[in-house]
Amino acid sequence: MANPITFLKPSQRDGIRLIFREAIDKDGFAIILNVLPSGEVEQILEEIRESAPRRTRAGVRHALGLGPISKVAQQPRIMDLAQAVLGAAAFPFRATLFDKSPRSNWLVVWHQDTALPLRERRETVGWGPWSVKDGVQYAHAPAAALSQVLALRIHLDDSTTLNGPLRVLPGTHTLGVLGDDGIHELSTTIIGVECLVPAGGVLAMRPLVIHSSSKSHSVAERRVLHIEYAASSLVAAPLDLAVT
Ligand SMILES: O=C(O)CCC(=O)C(=O)O
Repeated sequence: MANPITFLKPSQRDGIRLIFREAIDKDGFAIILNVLPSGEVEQILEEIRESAPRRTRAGVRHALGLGPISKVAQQPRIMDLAQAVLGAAAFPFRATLFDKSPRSNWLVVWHQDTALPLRERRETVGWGPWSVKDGVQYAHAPAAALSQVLALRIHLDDSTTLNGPLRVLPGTHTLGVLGDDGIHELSTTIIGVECLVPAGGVLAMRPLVIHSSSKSHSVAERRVLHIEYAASSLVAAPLDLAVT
Protein backbone atom coordinates (compact mmCIF):
# COMPACT_ATOMS: atom_id res chain seq x y z
CA MET A 1 0.00 0.00 0.00
CA ALA A 2 1.32 3.47 -0.91
CA ASN A 3 1.95 5.99 1.87
CA PRO A 4 -1.13 8.22 1.80
CA ILE A 5 -0.79 11.98 2.17
CA THR A 6 -3.21 13.73 4.53
CA PHE A 7 -4.42 17.30 4.26
CA LEU A 8 -3.42 19.04 7.46
CA LYS A 9 -3.56 22.69 8.51
CA PRO A 10 -3.46 25.40 5.81
CA SER A 11 -0.02 26.40 7.19
CA GLN A 12 1.31 23.01 6.04
CA ARG A 13 -0.09 23.39 2.52
CA ASP A 14 3.21 24.18 0.79
CA GLY A 15 5.01 21.21 2.38
CA ILE A 16 2.15 18.85 1.47
CA ARG A 17 2.10 20.12 -2.13
CA LEU A 18 5.84 19.41 -2.40
CA ILE A 19 5.49 15.85 -1.03
CA PHE A 20 2.58 15.31 -3.41
CA ARG A 21 4.53 16.54 -6.46
CA GLU A 22 7.53 14.39 -5.55
CA ALA A 23 5.33 11.26 -5.22
CA ILE A 24 3.76 11.91 -8.64
CA ASP A 25 7.21 12.44 -10.23
CA LYS A 26 8.67 9.27 -8.70
CA ASP A 27 5.75 6.79 -8.65
CA GLY A 28 3.27 8.26 -11.13
CA PHE A 29 0.53 8.22 -8.49
CA ALA A 30 -0.28 9.42 -4.97
CA ILE A 31 -3.17 9.01 -2.54
CA ILE A 32 -4.45 12.04 -0.66
CA LEU A 33 -6.84 11.41 2.23
CA ASN A 34 -9.69 13.61 3.49
CA VAL A 35 -9.88 15.96 0.52
CA LEU A 36 -13.68 16.16 0.70
CA PRO A 37 -15.66 15.85 3.96
CA SER A 38 -18.29 13.07 4.08
CA GLY A 39 -21.21 15.55 3.96
CA GLU A 40 -19.89 16.90 0.67
CA VAL A 41 -19.49 13.40 -0.79
CA GLU A 42 -23.12 12.58 0.14
CA GLN A 43 -24.26 15.81 -1.50
CA ILE A 44 -22.33 15.07 -4.70
CA LEU A 45 -23.89 11.59 -4.89
CA GLU A 46 -27.36 13.04 -4.35
CA GLU A 47 -26.86 15.72 -7.03
CA ILE A 48 -25.55 13.16 -9.53
CA ARG A 49 -28.57 10.91 -8.80
CA GLU A 50 -30.93 13.85 -9.38
CA SER A 51 -29.28 14.71 -12.70
CA ALA A 52 -30.04 11.11 -13.87
CA PRO A 53 -27.11 10.85 -16.30
CA ARG A 54 -27.19 8.40 -19.22
CA ARG A 55 -24.86 5.56 -18.29
CA THR A 56 -22.92 2.78 -19.94
CA ARG A 57 -22.00 -0.46 -18.18
CA ALA A 58 -18.92 1.03 -16.48
CA GLY A 59 -20.60 4.31 -15.50
CA VAL A 60 -20.99 7.73 -17.11
CA ARG A 61 -18.57 8.93 -19.81
CA HIS A 62 -18.03 12.51 -21.02
CA ALA A 63 -19.60 13.78 -17.81
CA LEU A 64 -18.04 17.23 -17.50
CA GLY A 65 -21.21 18.79 -18.96
CA LEU A 66 -23.19 17.65 -15.91
CA GLY A 67 -23.54 20.49 -13.39
CA PRO A 68 -22.67 18.52 -10.23
CA ILE A 69 -19.61 16.92 -11.83
CA SER A 70 -18.30 20.15 -13.30
CA LYS A 71 -18.71 21.69 -9.82
CA VAL A 72 -16.56 18.94 -8.25
CA ALA A 73 -13.93 19.37 -10.98
CA GLN A 74 -13.64 23.08 -10.09
CA GLN A 75 -13.81 22.59 -6.30
CA PRO A 76 -10.92 24.62 -4.80
CA ARG A 77 -9.24 21.71 -2.95
CA ILE A 78 -9.42 19.56 -6.07
CA MET A 79 -8.13 22.37 -8.31
CA ASP A 80 -5.33 22.95 -5.82
CA LEU A 81 -4.16 19.35 -6.29
CA ALA A 82 -4.24 19.66 -10.08
CA GLN A 83 -2.35 22.96 -9.95
CA ALA A 84 0.26 21.61 -7.51
CA VAL A 85 1.41 19.22 -10.23
CA LEU A 86 0.45 20.92 -13.50
CA GLY A 87 0.82 24.61 -12.64
CA ALA A 88 -1.60 27.50 -12.34
CA ALA A 89 -3.14 27.11 -15.82
CA ALA A 90 -4.42 23.56 -15.12
CA PHE A 91 -8.01 22.89 -16.19
CA PRO A 92 -10.32 19.85 -16.32
CA PHE A 93 -11.04 18.51 -19.80
CA ARG A 94 -12.71 15.11 -19.29
CA ALA A 95 -14.73 13.43 -16.56
CA THR A 96 -15.85 9.83 -16.17
CA LEU A 97 -17.92 8.39 -13.35
CA PHE A 98 -16.76 4.81 -12.85
CA ASP A 99 -19.52 2.89 -11.10
CA LYS A 100 -18.65 -0.69 -10.15
CA SER A 101 -21.15 -2.73 -8.16
CA PRO A 102 -22.63 -6.23 -8.02
CA ARG A 103 -25.30 -4.98 -10.50
CA SER A 104 -22.71 -3.68 -12.95
CA ASN A 105 -19.47 -5.51 -12.38
CA TRP A 106 -16.45 -5.19 -14.68
CA LEU A 107 -12.66 -5.35 -14.80
CA VAL A 108 -9.88 -3.74 -16.79
CA VAL A 109 -6.60 -5.46 -17.66
CA TRP A 110 -3.22 -3.75 -17.27
CA HIS A 111 -3.07 -0.73 -19.59
CA GLN A 112 -2.03 2.90 -19.95
CA ASP A 113 -4.52 5.68 -20.77
CA THR A 114 -3.20 6.94 -24.09
CA ALA A 115 -6.24 8.28 -25.99
CA LEU A 116 -7.15 11.95 -25.68
CA PRO A 117 -10.43 13.60 -26.79
CA LEU A 118 -9.92 16.16 -29.56
CA ARG A 119 -12.14 18.85 -31.10
CA GLU A 120 -11.65 17.66 -34.65
CA ARG A 121 -9.95 14.93 -36.60
CA ARG A 122 -6.79 16.15 -38.37
CA GLU A 123 -4.11 13.64 -39.36
CA THR A 124 -1.02 14.73 -37.39
CA VAL A 125 2.40 13.12 -37.00
CA GLY A 126 2.66 11.31 -33.67
CA TRP A 127 -1.12 11.12 -33.14
CA GLY A 128 -3.36 8.14 -33.89
CA PRO A 129 -4.91 5.74 -34.55
CA TRP A 130 -8.18 7.69 -34.35
CA SER A 131 -11.57 6.54 -33.13
CA VAL A 132 -14.94 8.03 -32.18
CA LYS A 133 -16.53 7.38 -28.78
CA ASP A 134 -20.00 8.76 -28.04
CA GLY A 135 -19.57 11.25 -30.90
CA VAL A 136 -16.20 12.51 -29.58
CA GLN A 137 -13.04 12.19 -31.72
CA TYR A 138 -10.14 10.39 -30.01
CA ALA A 139 -6.51 9.85 -31.02
CA HIS A 140 -3.74 7.98 -29.24
CA ALA A 141 -1.39 10.71 -28.09
CA PRO A 142 2.41 10.97 -27.88
CA ALA A 143 4.06 10.70 -24.44
CA ALA A 144 4.99 14.42 -24.56
CA ALA A 145 1.29 15.36 -24.50
CA LEU A 146 0.31 12.71 -21.93
CA SER A 147 3.06 13.87 -19.57
CA GLN A 148 1.14 17.16 -19.22
CA VAL A 149 -2.01 15.41 -18.00
CA LEU A 150 -2.98 14.36 -14.47
CA ALA A 151 -6.07 12.37 -13.48
CA LEU A 152 -7.66 12.96 -10.09
CA ARG A 153 -9.84 10.05 -9.01
CA ILE A 154 -12.25 11.34 -6.39
CA HIS A 155 -13.57 8.43 -4.32
CA LEU A 156 -17.30 8.63 -3.58
CA ASP A 157 -17.24 5.26 -1.75
CA ASP A 158 -14.50 3.50 0.19
CA SER A 159 -12.46 1.43 -2.21
CA THR A 160 -11.42 -1.76 -0.46
CA THR A 161 -9.44 -4.81 -1.38
CA LEU A 162 -12.77 -6.55 -2.18
CA ASN A 163 -14.60 -4.07 -4.40
CA GLY A 164 -12.23 -3.97 -7.35
CA PRO A 165 -9.83 -1.15 -6.43
CA LEU A 166 -7.38 0.31 -8.92
CA ARG A 167 -3.96 -1.35 -8.97
CA VAL A 168 -0.91 0.45 -10.34
CA LEU A 169 2.66 -0.43 -11.31
CA PRO A 170 4.70 2.33 -9.64
CA GLY A 171 7.17 4.27 -11.77
CA THR A 172 5.91 2.97 -15.13
CA HIS A 173 4.73 6.45 -16.19
CA THR A 174 8.37 7.25 -17.06
CA LEU A 175 8.63 4.51 -19.69
CA GLY A 176 6.69 6.22 -22.46
CA VAL A 177 3.83 4.73 -24.46
CA LEU A 178 4.23 0.94 -24.32
CA GLY A 179 2.91 -1.89 -26.48
CA ASP A 180 0.85 -4.82 -25.14
CA ASP A 181 3.92 -7.06 -24.81
CA GLY A 182 5.86 -4.43 -22.86
CA ILE A 183 2.92 -3.86 -20.53
CA HIS A 184 2.50 -7.60 -19.96
CA GLU A 185 6.23 -8.02 -19.25
CA LEU A 186 6.20 -5.20 -16.68
CA SER A 187 3.08 -6.61 -15.01
CA THR A 188 5.01 -9.82 -14.32
CA THR A 189 8.15 -8.09 -12.98
CA ILE A 190 6.92 -5.06 -11.01
CA ILE A 191 4.84 -5.60 -7.87
CA GLY A 192 1.44 -3.93 -8.25
CA VAL A 193 0.11 -1.61 -5.56
CA GLU A 194 -3.57 -1.75 -4.59
CA CYS A 195 -4.89 1.79 -4.18
CA LEU A 196 -7.25 1.56 -1.21
CA VAL A 197 -8.79 4.99 -0.82
CA PRO A 198 -11.57 5.89 1.62
CA ALA A 199 -14.54 7.99 0.42
CA GLY A 200 -13.52 11.66 0.22
CA GLY A 201 -9.93 10.73 -0.69
CA VAL A 202 -8.27 11.25 -4.05
CA LEU A 203 -5.97 9.04 -6.08
CA ALA A 204 -3.88 11.23 -8.39
CA MET A 205 -2.25 9.46 -11.31
CA ARG A 206 -0.38 10.06 -14.52
CA PRO A 207 -2.18 8.51 -17.51
CA LEU A 208 0.92 6.52 -18.46
CA VAL A 209 1.23 4.70 -15.14
CA ILE A 210 0.19 1.12 -15.94
CA HIS A 211 -3.05 0.27 -14.12
CA SER A 212 -5.79 -2.35 -13.92
CA SER A 213 -8.69 -3.34 -11.71
CA SER A 214 -10.50 -6.59 -11.01
CA LYS A 215 -14.20 -7.32 -10.61
CA SER A 216 -15.82 -6.55 -7.29
CA HIS A 217 -16.35 -9.40 -4.84
CA SER A 218 -18.34 -7.25 -2.45
CA VAL A 219 -21.87 -5.86 -2.17
CA ALA A 220 -20.36 -2.42 -1.52
CA GLU A 221 -20.46 -0.01 -4.46
CA ARG A 222 -17.23 1.53 -5.74
CA ARG A 223 -18.02 4.88 -7.36
CA VAL A 224 -15.09 7.02 -8.49
CA LEU A 225 -15.15 10.33 -10.33
CA HIS A 226 -12.16 10.22 -12.67
CA ILE A 227 -11.37 13.77 -13.78
CA GLU A 228 -8.48 14.54 -16.11
CA TYR A 229 -6.68 17.88 -16.06
CA ALA A 230 -4.34 19.36 -18.65
CA ALA A 231 -1.47 21.73 -17.87
CA SER A 232 -2.70 24.20 -20.53
CA SER A 233 -4.97 24.44 -23.55
CA LEU A 234 -1.89 23.77 -25.72
CA VAL A 235 -1.02 20.26 -24.49
CA ALA A 236 -2.35 18.66 -27.70
CA ALA A 237 -0.92 21.32 -30.06
CA PRO A 238 -1.23 21.50 -33.04
CA LEU A 239 -4.53 19.71 -32.20
CA ASP A 240 -7.16 21.08 -29.84
CA LEU A 241 -8.19 19.14 -26.75
CA ALA A 242 -11.96 18.61 -26.45
CA VAL A 243 -13.61 19.43 -23.13
CA THR A 244 -16.04 16.65 -22.45
O1 LIG B 1 -11.75 2.54 -12.27
C1 LIG B 1 -11.27 1.50 -12.71
O2 LIG B 1 -11.36 0.43 -12.11
C2 LIG B 1 -10.53 1.47 -14.00
C3 LIG B 1 -10.27 2.81 -14.55
C4 LIG B 1 -9.44 2.75 -15.77
O3 LIG B 1 -9.07 1.72 -16.24
C5 LIG B 1 -8.99 3.96 -16.43
O4 LIG B 1 -9.18 5.04 -15.92
O5 LIG B 1 -8.39 3.82 -17.51
